[in-house]
Amino acid sequence: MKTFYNHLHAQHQGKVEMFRGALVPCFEVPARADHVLAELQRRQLGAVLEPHTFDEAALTAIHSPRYLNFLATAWDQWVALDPAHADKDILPSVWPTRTFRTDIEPDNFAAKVGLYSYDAGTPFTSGTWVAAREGAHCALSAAQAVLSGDRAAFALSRPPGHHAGADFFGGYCFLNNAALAAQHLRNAGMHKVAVLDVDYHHGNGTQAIFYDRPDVYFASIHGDPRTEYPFYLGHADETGTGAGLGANLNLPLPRGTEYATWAQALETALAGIAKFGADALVVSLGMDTFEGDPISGFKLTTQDYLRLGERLARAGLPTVFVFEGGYAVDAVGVNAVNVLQGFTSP
Ligand code: Q9C
Ligand code: ZN
Repeated sequence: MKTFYNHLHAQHQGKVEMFRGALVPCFEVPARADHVLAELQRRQLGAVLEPHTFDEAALTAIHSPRYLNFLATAWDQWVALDPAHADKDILPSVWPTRTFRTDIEPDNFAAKVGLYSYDAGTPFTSGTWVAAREGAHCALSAAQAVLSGDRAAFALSRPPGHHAGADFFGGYCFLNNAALAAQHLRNAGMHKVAVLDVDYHHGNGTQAIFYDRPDVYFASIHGDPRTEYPFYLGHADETGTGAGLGANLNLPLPRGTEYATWAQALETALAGIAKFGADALVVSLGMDTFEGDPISGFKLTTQDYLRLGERLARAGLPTVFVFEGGYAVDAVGVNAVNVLQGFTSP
């Protein structure tokens, strides 16, 4: 299996995030991807390639031009306010909640940041745009490899993507890599595409992007949003809207869930995908379901990820894996590569 890896990911290196009333070191660190890369190379799982470049249209297929323009210029706007900002991350602090207007982009920079974000845990740094753009190109390249006949491909992207919506960042995510991959498959003639999100956190961005669409099925297994981030989306009664009704499946599970129960939800998700009749599968591969994850609550073990990979292979679909969360940094490489190994050589 080919891996598309963008060495510029390390230019996205947030310093701190808001957590329980304090600024704490970021959980989403460059070492995460480095560990996955090292484990891929140790096990010789396939070629590691730099992504191809794609034009702006591949991004505007999912994200609004106004949001992309903000991401591309945010750092320069920030430093122009005060040269001392060059040493500080941008963190959102004000948001337009219910009853406010979002159609007018304010001139004030902090107000713009809030317009395009939804939490205070996602710092925007000097290298964020470049890293996110190249990460998106990894996802698009992996989709392209599958279109060219590969059984599967892996986008080792950083920052992650599944919390990012058409015009907002949050949850450590800026561009929705899985959605971009799914749309790329659609544009190239795959009639029906399924996104299976196995990250611990609900993929609110991906769900929102495809919620009214009958051509992209979204299934997610995640911590119950009544207690788990991102809290405001991911309930079982969210089944899609309009032409997309029936093409969204949420399977929330309580904190403490182990693989036996989690795997039952996986069967339900895969049955939904089979019934939908997908021509290809995009997997939002978050590894924060691991028992040792510092910010999550499921109890999957390192061995369980081999079984997950085997089961995904038995779905029998051309498959694009996209790296998402996973914050037990020392284990994330072995765990992620176990999924890929289970998929390719069970
Ligand atoms: N600071 C992904 O896994 N913060 N994003 C939770 C700990 C947000 C996770 C509280 C977690 C976002 C891609
Ligand atoms: Zn996550």
